[in-house]
Amino acid sequence: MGLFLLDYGAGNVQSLANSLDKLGHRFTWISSAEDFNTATSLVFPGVGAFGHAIEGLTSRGLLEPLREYIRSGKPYYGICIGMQVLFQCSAESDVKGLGIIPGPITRFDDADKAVPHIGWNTADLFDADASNSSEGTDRPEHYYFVHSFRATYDPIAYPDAASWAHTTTQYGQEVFMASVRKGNVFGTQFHPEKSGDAGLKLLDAWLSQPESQRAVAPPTPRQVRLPQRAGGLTKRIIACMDVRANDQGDLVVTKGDQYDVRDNSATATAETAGAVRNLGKPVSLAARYYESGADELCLLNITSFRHSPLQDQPMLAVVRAAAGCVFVPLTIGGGIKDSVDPDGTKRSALEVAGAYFRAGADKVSIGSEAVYAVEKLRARGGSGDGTSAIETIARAYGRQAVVVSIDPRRVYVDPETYEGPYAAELVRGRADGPAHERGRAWWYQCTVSGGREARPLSVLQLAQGVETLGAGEILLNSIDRDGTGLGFDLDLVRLVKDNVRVPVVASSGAGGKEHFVEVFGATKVEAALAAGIFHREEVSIQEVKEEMKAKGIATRI
Ligand code: 1PR
Repeated sequence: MGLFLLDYGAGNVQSLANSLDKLGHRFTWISSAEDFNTATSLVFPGVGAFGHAIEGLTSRGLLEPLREYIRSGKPYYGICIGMQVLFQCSAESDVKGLGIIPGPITRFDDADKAVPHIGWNTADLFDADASNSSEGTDRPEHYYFVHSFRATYDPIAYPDAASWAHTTTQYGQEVFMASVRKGNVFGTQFHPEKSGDAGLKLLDAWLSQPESQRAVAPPTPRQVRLPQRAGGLTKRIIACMDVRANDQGDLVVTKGDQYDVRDNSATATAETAGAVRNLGKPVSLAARYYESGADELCLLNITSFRHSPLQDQPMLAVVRAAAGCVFVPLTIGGGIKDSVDPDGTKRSALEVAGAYFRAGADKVSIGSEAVYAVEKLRARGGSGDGTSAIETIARAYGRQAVVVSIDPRRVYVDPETYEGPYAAELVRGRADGPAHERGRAWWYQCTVSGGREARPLSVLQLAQGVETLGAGEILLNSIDRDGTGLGFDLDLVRLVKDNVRVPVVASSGAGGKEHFVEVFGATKVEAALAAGIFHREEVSIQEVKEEMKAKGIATRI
């Protein structure tokens, strides 16, 4: 009897478990077909790819028992892929879905917008009379979406499927089903377990109802809630923690100044001079940023290129602990690559990523390995061979789970005499620009191992190459701006964002809230990341968001 969670070996289902623990709802994991007979409520947190989900359920002998459970009329809540598998099929894969909802899942059109749809958007689940609402909220809320495929809301083309629509969301010019509800079935395209307090309230409302009420949808037929405002996707503010062991071996949050994390500043004391800057403990900072309204968090293990991350148990323990108190998406980077443990055991990038997903990460960030993979792709004439970390992880967990972190450095040239291969990407200094840029031009060279080694690859070649390989998002750092407080390198952000179709996160250089307004005003970038100004408490995330709201920039506040 009781609440069961279904895991088919997907990505990060630990987040849902953490949410239920926080809310005090006890649960059991489905481990065999027989468990479906015992379950009296079922939540299916689907993370990743449609085909992988169906194949995972099938290989475990759980697909038919799941279909029978849902048809038995017992309460079912499907999250993201857990909602999509209810449909007949998906353009993401050749395998068939459960067919509970007579309609297809199809891909967003990326001609006018970045795909995947990543970020906080409205879903209009609120009821003015929240007291009896089974969704537990009386105000418009933002929820976290991360998907490339969706159930389009089209009562003309798919009237039967549209009859399942509970609420809808608009992204670009498209309106899709944000939630479905009929009888015992409830599904949300967004992730309540990663949607902060709004998502926790929704989960708690569904789980706090008596099971008999949970199995009966609200009074129908209800007018499907169409989006209350077009394009509710907000700009994301991401707090980043660069993590490494200090000289005493403790895992600390550090911060580079142009990637140099050792304190050689004039203000260094006898104790701190030359030491790894220590700006705090990863988990406590992560909790602080979550409470301050961060839309996402990023933890980068910046010395992991030196050893196998799976040997780096402290990092996995940090991820596990952070995921237990943070209910917004967590990206983990550093060492996501094929590696060999000290005892000679080979570890694939997919295995490393899987360990982080099971520990509670939602996305993994790939740095150096992505550079080598694109160099290989270019040597092969522009196609991947299916073996890179990007391809193997995106195939298993969906491209939305794969971020590529780019560490570019400016290379200055004389625009009058330059004849190198990057002429088309050169940025020219403006006459009214900073002195060191006037009369000069530059291109952006990619690096590996945290900027320690430059590679014969430009930032545009890397960005477009990783998009070809299947990356879902680009974290665009700048070695020149890192830690300077001079603002984001707008030329770099514009160059990359205007030439890829995946979402881009601007990073490096934020010195104040005005720099966030500047980068969102001057470029089409979807998110902005900062580290130092948040660690040193020079400005809070809340203050940044209030400034963005005052300047008319869509933000979750
Ligand atoms: O190559 O896959 O093992 O990944 C290594 C990861 O660690 C990459 O994401 C790389 O960017 C990062 N990294 C490696 N060395 C450093 C370093 O600082 N020595 N951190 C490093 C890079 C860049 C941002 C930084 C922003 C914002 N940090 O993450 O937080 O620049 O800083 P600011 O707001 O203070 O200006 P792999």
